[in-house]
Amino acid sequence: MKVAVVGATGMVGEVMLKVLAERNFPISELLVVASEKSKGKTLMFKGEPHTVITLEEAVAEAPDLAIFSAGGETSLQWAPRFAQAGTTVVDNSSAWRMDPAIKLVVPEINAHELTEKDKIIANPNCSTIQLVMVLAPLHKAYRMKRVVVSTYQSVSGTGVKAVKQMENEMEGTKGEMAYPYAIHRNALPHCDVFLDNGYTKEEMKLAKEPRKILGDDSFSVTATAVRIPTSGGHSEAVNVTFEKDFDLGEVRKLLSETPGVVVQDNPDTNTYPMPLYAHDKDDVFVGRIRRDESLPNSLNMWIVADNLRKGAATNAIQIAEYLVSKNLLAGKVV
Ligand code: 2RA
Repeated sequence: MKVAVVGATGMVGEVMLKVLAERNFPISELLVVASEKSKGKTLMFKGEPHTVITLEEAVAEAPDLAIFSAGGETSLQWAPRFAQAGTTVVDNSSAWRMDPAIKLVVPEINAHELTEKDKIIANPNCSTIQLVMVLAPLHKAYRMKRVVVSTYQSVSGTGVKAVKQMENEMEGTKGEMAYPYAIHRNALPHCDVFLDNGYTKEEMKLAKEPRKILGDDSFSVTATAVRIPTSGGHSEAVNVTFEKDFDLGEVRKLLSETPGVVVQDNPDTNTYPMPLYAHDKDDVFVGRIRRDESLPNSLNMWIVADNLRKGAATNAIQIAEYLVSKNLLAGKVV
């Protein structure tokens, strides 16, 4: 199968290549695609050098699959052009996520909705993916009414410039700033841009995307997204109120039986998820599970995942794997 990775030189693009190799995704020909300024660069894949080509050159190759992580503007302009060439696009940007004609997919939850007609498929936001992986089974069992989530997001979610700023600050050196303030030894309640309603775009993604993925507008989500000086993954403090009451033991059992979710929860042994240990793993880790004593039918949890893997690259590749498994992709599997 001819596969293009668009945005291959970015942080998520690099993880996409790593995960494609790790999972031995069936690729007969790989196109590594980036902007004009990166044309001609060499990227390694499975020990072989690959030369970066431009979007114009890649679309002319009409790959069977294109996995995008190149920003919303590039996706809006180029995903339709690849689709017209017969390519199935899995896009990691926010460009298509809330388009009613485009499916927003976490494979463990709603991959079954995909058909061969879906030529552009949206990968949800990283902080959404880890949240819904845990909420989906609980919603099915107890029906959510309201979710309050506070995120503690890795600097890697902003990109390489932000990671460099944090490293420079730790080394005491100056450099280009990705944020309006220092990030080291700080916490910035500012992920993405502010909107007229006082929320940030990141917080509104958390408010809207879970309802689309779960196919249910009967519950609401409110969020505060905070950037913290870590790089291993995103953490989320989550409070959920359900229509029905629950048994804590049953909640733990339900989550521990959910594919892709790992319960790490034992205060007696200081066992709880942390981004440093979630880094480079594909599972979503949940702990600090406890009844909210302030409100009936309510639960508190702490959810952690690697935002570049399950939060982006791995989820997108799992969508592609589902398409292959159901023979929904044009190209022959080698
Ligand atoms: C962030 N979720 O972490 C956004 C985009 N990756 O900044």
